[in-house]
Amino acid sequence: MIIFQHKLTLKTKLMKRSILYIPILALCLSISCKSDKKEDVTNDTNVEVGSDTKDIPPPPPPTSDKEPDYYKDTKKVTLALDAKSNSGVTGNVIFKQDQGVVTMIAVLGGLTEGEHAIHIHEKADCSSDDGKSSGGHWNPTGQPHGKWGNATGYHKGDIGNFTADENGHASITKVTDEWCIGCGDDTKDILGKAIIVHQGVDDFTSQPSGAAGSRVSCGGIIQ
Ligand SMILES: [Cu+2]
Repeated sequence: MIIFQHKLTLKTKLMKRSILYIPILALCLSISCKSDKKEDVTNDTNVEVGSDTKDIPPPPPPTSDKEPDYYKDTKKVTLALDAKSNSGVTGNVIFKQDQGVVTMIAVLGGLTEGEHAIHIHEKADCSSDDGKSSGGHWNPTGQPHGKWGNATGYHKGDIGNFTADENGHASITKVTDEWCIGCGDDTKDILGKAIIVHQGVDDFTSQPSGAAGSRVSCGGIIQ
């Protein structure tokens, strides 16, 4: 009898507990649902913000009094490189100017595997077989020859060295605001100059041209 009573009491206790747990469980469920909904709303808001932004035109780029007028001009020059010094080195070069920044992309073929120098020389004249008709390095600021960005100086034509793969192919990209295309600033304007590819490597030290060896490809930068 005592045992039965005890069992009954235990059952009642358990039932009471369950009754207590049900609302707690319901409350938990509703909170978790609410937080799920909250996330959904947040996501929806993000989507809406995103789609709204698309309709608003982007703000104009910040203008400064120091910016030269040519920063507004978008320009492009393409040129082909001709083999020189009995090499088979040819290629194509594209120069693009946008907001005062010039991007050069050169794609070359017919090279020997390994490192070679590439420069801008002073004249768009590739008429001679050795490419020397293009003159020396383009150096409008009268600096010593060196690696681009060197504190001790460098020519505006000191693009530097690149590596050709085992198939003799190479691509070179250079981005700079120290050049322009036809802006008329003699210290920046690459028009009327030439791209020269050398057989050897620029040591960035020897004056006036880095001892880069013969000129194996040449192209005039002309519009
Ligand atoms: Cu050179």
